[in-house]
Amino acid sequence: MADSTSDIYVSTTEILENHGIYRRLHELQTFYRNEYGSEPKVYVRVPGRVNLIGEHVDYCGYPVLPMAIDQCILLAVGYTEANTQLELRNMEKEKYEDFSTDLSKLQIIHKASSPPPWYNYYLCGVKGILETLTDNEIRYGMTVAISGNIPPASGVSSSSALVSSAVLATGYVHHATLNRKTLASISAACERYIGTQGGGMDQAIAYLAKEGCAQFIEFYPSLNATPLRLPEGACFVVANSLAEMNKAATSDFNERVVECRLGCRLIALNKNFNNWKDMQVFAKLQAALACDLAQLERYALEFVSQDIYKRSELCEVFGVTNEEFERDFLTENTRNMQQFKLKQRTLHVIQESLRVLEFHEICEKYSSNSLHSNGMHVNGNGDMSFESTVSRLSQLMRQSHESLKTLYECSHPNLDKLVEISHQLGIGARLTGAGWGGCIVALCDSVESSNSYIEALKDKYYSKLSTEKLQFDNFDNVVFATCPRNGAELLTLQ
Ligand code: ADP
Ligand code: NG1
Ligand code: MG
Repeated sequence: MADSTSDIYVSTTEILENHGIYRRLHELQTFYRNEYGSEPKVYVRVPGRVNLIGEHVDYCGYPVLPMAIDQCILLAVGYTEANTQLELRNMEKEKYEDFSTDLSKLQIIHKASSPPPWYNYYLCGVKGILETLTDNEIRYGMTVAISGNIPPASGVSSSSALVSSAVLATGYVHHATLNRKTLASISAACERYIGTQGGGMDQAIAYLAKEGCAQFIEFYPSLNATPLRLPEGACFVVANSLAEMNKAATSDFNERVVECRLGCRLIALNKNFNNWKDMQVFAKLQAALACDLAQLERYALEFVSQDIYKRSELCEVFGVTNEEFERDFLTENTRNMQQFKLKQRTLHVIQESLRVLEFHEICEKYSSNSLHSNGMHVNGNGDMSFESTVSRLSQLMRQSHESLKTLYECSHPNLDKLVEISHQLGIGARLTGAGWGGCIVALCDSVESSNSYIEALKDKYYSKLSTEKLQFDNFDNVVFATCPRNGAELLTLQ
């Protein structure tokens, strides 16, 4: 059904056998048949992701370096012109209740300060694509079965995989243009209906990921993804701290976004921009200043010099009333904020972005050296051996974690423990995703070392957890080595 403007083609699943998807698709097919008494017409796969470096910078317009993982959301989808009813059935029935609604009366109801119901994420995606259609075009009912194995609320983007899968399924059924970048942008925008003001990394990698490569994803001035070859032999391990954190359940995430926007405006005001109020994305400000990140850091140190700004101080500096401040600078769930740690948030964003550029440059240099030097990894810029490359990348990952812990204050004692154990084992690691719980990502220099690292984590971390958290049949989805996978796809089962 996808038209010529599509770059997402429906493919058969034969090629997926190696990736462990085939069995799950067949189980999903059986589940769909039992629930709806018919055959699904199409399947959707959208992966989770692990971000290698560049945390909490996407909503400031700065590049990130994620890759898609094996774990994914799978949908089995049927549709009809007989009604406009949406039916959702999740294979984890005890955890995720059945849901149905009429697509022509779609409403996303959310009580603040509690985690949103799971189906709200799906509805965000449906709303996002329906907004691109006219009322006449909304004429299909959909029956959907869902299977997910991305650890939820753990920083590897289960939410965006679910939102993006809803966008793709609904878009396909309603003949929308299925261009990957457009779908990524729609998915990023509509996930904000859940309440968090994310930057678009998760949805971008969900659609733009390519097998075998991480992606350097830029957001400013527009969305762009460039594949990045990682040093051959390097291997990334994801380890779940098992502390879950639903990002839409608290105001923490949006508080950081708000602080970044204020830090940016403060520099813009001091640099005499008349439009300082609209300058809320650091990458845009940097472009307007025509300076590099190092210069922006100097401006930050000069103009965002206080550790803590009180609300009244910021009202005075910006020349706005308390009401205007609340209306124009805060979000619904941050309107009670009284103190703003603008200096440390701003410095994290700028320094983390510098680390992303360095990480990217090291990988590029290593791979171009590998291509041209017949294995002699030495050039004019110093030691480019595999060992020194991995060691420098590991150091950047450790620095990233330290910054997230101390400047951005979005870590969790269990994440710090995992990073600390990794450090003692000689492995560079950092929290991945938004934080406050969830997973770390660690860099190993071979498959063998990743295996022994995983065993060491079981011994030094997981065996020490409370028995309640240890009731796992296996650890495959808790701590695992991961390879870069492809982005979202539409499938039919053979
Ligand atoms: P993450 O870091 O995984 O993106 P979020 O806090 O953003 O975490 O979103 C997690 C929420 O996404 C879960 O609480 C749940 O509502 C929803 N979710 C994730 N996976 C599934 C799934 N397989 N089925 C239903 N809902 C899911
Ligand atoms: P997770 O942890 O996957 O919900 C969030 C944001 C990203 C990005 C990271 C931090 C959403 C959907 N995702 O990810 O945009 O800001 O935190 O780098 O808001
Ligand atoms: Mg999320």
